[in-house]
Amino acid sequence: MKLAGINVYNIDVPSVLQYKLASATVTHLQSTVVELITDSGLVGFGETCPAGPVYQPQHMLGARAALQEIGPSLIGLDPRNIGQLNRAMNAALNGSRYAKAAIDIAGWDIAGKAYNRRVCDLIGGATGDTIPTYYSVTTASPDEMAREARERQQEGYARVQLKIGGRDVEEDIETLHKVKEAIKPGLRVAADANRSLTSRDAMFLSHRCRDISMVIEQPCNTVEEIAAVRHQLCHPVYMDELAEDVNSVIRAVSGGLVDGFGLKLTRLGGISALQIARDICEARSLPHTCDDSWGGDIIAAACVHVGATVAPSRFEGSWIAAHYIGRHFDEQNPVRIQGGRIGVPTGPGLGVTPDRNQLGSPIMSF
Ligand code: 0XW
Ligand code: MG
Repeated sequence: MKLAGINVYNIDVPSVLQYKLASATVTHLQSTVVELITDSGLVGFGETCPAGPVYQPQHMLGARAALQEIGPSLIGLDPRNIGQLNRAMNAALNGSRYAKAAIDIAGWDIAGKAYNRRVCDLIGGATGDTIPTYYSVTTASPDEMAREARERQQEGYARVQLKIGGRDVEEDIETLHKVKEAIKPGLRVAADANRSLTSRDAMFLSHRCRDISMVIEQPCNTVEEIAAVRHQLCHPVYMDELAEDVNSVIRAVSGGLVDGFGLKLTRLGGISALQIARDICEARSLPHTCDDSWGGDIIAAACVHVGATVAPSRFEGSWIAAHYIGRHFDEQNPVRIQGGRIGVPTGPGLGVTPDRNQLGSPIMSF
């Protein structure tokens, strides 16, 4: 089987709800969808959709420029040989893993369809038919965030992530105490600062919330700041934005820098890279998520397939952007949240196929 062509599409993903985090507010995004076309007639889809240009160094136009650079060198390769596909991408362009991720995901989609297996069956096997997600509570007043956390627990979520930072730390401390009062025991809580806290505020917050069971996600902007405060905090520390690639995961794990991760599919480089990070975490008993910063049903499906292969005791869930996008790329087989859980797609490959009307005409073809 040979790769005969590649199409790149734009899909608009307007946000129907406001999603505010410390560094940015997500409104209207444009997702980049890749279609790999084989000479056998099989096609596979991948996607990359950074959450705007500020959340992390990746951005939409950068992804498209990288695909322009990489695309031509892949024609003629066997897309089922995903190792070879990744080596060819690395030979054509240094870095830009978030763009390469779309090709990698599409390669796994084709491999699954060619072997008539779901992606999760090819990368370790699923733990069940559904997986947990977590609810990310956007920055709002302490009372509103507490109400949201309580309601999501009632709805069936086992974990909430509260956005903190980007405001007076006293307001975050008040929020965390109000959330504690509002929820019943059993709901796991992550306070995600998205890189925004000074080491001073990270220490204030952690000490004043000493009696609250929670993890602090990505408290500060750099590895050095996290290393400096880590052992002065009362809470476990998870790394998200700074887990930029497999090497930074290895470095953080071997240096004992963190207690877990928010692992992001496209930032790391796709399904291939995410499963390596999953296995590193397994070897060191570290909990983690399998999600992405944003994206439609293709990214959601890929996150869910990898999430389905993680040991449940260490799995922190797969967050997907479905609530915010308000419509699906594949209305027949949408990746949907129900009662805090997501069904693992059942069809071969990723198990989702974007609607041709939503794809429109390609913005790039090779
Ligand atoms: C909750 N997320 C996975 C989605 C937003 O883009 C931010 C992110 C996070 O954990 O930082
Ligand atoms: Mg995070």
